[in-house]
Amino acid sequence: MEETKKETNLIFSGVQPTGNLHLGNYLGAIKNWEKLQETKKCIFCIVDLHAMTTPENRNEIKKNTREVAAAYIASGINPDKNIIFVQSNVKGHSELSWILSCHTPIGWLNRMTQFKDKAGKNKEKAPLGLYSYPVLMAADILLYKSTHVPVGEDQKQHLELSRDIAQAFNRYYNQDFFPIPEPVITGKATRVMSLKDGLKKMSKSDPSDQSRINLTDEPEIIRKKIQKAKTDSLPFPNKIEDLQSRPEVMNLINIFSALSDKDPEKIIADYNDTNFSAFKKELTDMVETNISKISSEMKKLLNDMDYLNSILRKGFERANEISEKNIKELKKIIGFFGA
Ligand code: AQP
Repeated sequence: MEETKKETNLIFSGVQPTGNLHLGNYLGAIKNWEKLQETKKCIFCIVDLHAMTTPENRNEIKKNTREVAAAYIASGINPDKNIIFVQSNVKGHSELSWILSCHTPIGWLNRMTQFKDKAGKNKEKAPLGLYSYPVLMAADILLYKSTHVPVGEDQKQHLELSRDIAQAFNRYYNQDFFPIPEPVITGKATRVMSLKDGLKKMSKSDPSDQSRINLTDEPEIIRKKIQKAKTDSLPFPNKIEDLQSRPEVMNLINIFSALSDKDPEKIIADYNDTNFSAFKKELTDMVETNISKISSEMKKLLNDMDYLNSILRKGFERANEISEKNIKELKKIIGFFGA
C-alpha cells in the first residue's frame, strides 16, 4: 500500500529567479526538498514567468535563472533523479494559466495578501500579471497533476487558492482531472524573518542587504550580518513563552533550530540568562558552514555553463512531455476544436 502511495505522489515546487537567494528560501523551501527527493517523484521549477511580474526583476533574468538552478544542485537536489527545468520553456504553464483564469472568480484573487503587499498604495498601476500571479502558480502545480507542494509559510494562501481552482475546474466539467494539491510546510523555520525587523519576512526584494543572509555571502559578511542582527536589551530568554513578544529573538532561535535540528526549548535551556554573544557565535558558525558549502558548489557550477544548460535542457524535455500529455487530455475534456 505504501509503495502505491509513493508512486502516485508527485511533488512540485519552485523559486523565482529574482536574485539574492537567501537563507529563508533555503530553510523554508530548498532544504526540505532534499529529504523529499529520497522517496518521492519531484519536479523543481525555476519560475521565471513569475519573476517578470515586478519590473525591477526583469533585468538579468537569464543570469538569475542559472543561479537558482545552481543553488538547487548545490543544495543537494539530484538532477538525474528529479526534473529541474525553467518554467518559460514549457508553454503548457501559460496555456493552462489562461484556462484556469476562466474558472477563478475575481473575488478570490481580491483576497490575496501578497498582491496587496507587493502592489502597495499603487494598486491601479500594478501589472495585471502581479494580480493574476496565483493563477499561474495554480497552473504550475496542476499542469503536472502534482499532489504535494512544499513551500514556506508565506505561500500558504496561494496554495489554498490552487486547491479551490482545481476543485472549481473538476466540478464544472464533472471530472476528477486534477488532484487537490496538499501544502507541505515543514522544517523548523517555515518563515524566516528579516534580520532587521522580526515582523517582516526575509525577502530577496528587501532593499537592505543587511536584512538577509544571501546564499552567495562570504563568511566575513555573514559574521557581520549576524553580529548586527537586531535583538533587544534583555538577556537571552529563559522560557519559550517569552519569545512571543520578542520576534527578532524568536527568529534567530528558529534559524538556529533549523540548522542544528535542536528544539527551541533545548536552545533556550543551553543559553538562558546569558548575553547573546555565545549564542550568536555558534549561530554564525553554523550559518557559515551551511552557506559556504552551497556557495562554493554554486560557483563551480556557474563556471560550467555547458553542464548547467544540459541539465535544464534535459529537465525541459521531461517536463514538457508530461505537460503536453496533460494539456491534450484537458483540451478533450473542454471540447476544443481539434482536440
Ligand atoms: N522568509 C522566508 N522564510 C521561509 N520561506 C521563504 N520562502 C521565501 N521567503 C521565505 C520560500 O521560498 C520559496 C521560493 O520563494 P519565491 O522565490 O517564489 O518568492 P517569495 O516567496 O516571494 O520569496 P522572496 O524572497 O520574498 O522573493 P521576492 O522578494 O522576490 O518576492 C517559496 O516556497 C517560499 O515560500
